[in-house]
Amino acid sequence: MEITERVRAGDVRAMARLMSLIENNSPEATSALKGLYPFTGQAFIVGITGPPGCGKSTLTDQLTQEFRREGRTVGIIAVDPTSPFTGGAILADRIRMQQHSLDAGVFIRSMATRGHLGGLAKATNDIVNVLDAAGKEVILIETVGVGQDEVEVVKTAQTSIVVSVPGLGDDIQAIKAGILEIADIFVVNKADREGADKTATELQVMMTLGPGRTDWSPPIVKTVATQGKGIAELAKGILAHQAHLDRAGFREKRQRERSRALFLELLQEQATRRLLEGAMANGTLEQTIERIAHREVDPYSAVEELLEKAGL
Ligand SMILES: Nc1nc2c(ncn2[C@@H]2O[C@H](COP(=O)(O)OP(=O)(O)O)[C@@H](O)[C@H]2O)c(=O)[nH]1
Ligand SMILES: [Mg+2]
Repeated sequence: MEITERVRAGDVRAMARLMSLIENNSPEATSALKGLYPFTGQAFIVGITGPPGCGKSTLTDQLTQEFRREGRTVGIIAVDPTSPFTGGAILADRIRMQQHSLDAGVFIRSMATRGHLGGLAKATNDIVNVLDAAGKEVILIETVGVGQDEVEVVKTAQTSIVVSVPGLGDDIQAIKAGILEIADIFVVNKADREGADKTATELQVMMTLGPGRTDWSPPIVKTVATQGKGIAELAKGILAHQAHLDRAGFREKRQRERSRALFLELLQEQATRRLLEGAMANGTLEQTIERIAHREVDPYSAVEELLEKAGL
């Protein structure tokens, strides 16, 4: 059977193999992804982001249990250098997640944060498509919300959850700088600790001061992930946001934005690669660079020249 058919049937080994091909930027992956694309677009894609140690893995684990109780299948992508799947293992997490690995309704994939030729966001998106085409109904993406790469990863999600914890003033600042605008739900985890209400209030104030969203006002949910507290409310918040997307064409709009971004990214990457491959094969690239360095030609004309030669 073709790998695409096996993936669509939810064959765990075929899914894992295709994900490895994707991570290695293999042409085989591209051809499988072409075949799978028509079967994507069904899943709820949820991003969970926040600083290391804020409880993303614990929340992911708890949300998985919650969605499984509701009978939904779940795919998990951990794009987290500190996650139990990518080294820096926390034994307790490993044991907890193993519980799900015995459940056929859950598929867990960890991803290295470095070394993706086409970019981390592209690889994540491709892996989301595999899970989606394989029929996973909810896809949870866990990622540390620090670098630009991670912010791009979050953009893959339809519902973005930004996690913070009490008593980290600087943390809120970091959130403010990066991902405040894309948060659909705020979680204040470790609400068993002092200061949870203060953190929630700070977030509330930040939202009021921020650019403001007219379409959706992000709820702030307090959780104690280790005790399963607030998880049902969080799951409800996710479903409410998904329902919101279905109203008034928001899902359509996001889908279009995401398609545009992905298409332009792919086009840019491949067009550049093809142009450079040609120029490198016949030595033009190095010669041109040499000429620019020696002021024999200016870089503006050199680019025009190269593009004209390629018929563009
Ligand atoms: N007190 C408390 N500890 C928590 C809570 N949620 C997670 N933790 C602990 O915080 C640590 C980091 O959690 P983890 O889920 O691995 O965080 P991640 O790095 O964001 O994925 C672990 O020791 C968890 O048991 C919580 O709600 N309250
Ligand atoms: Mg983690």
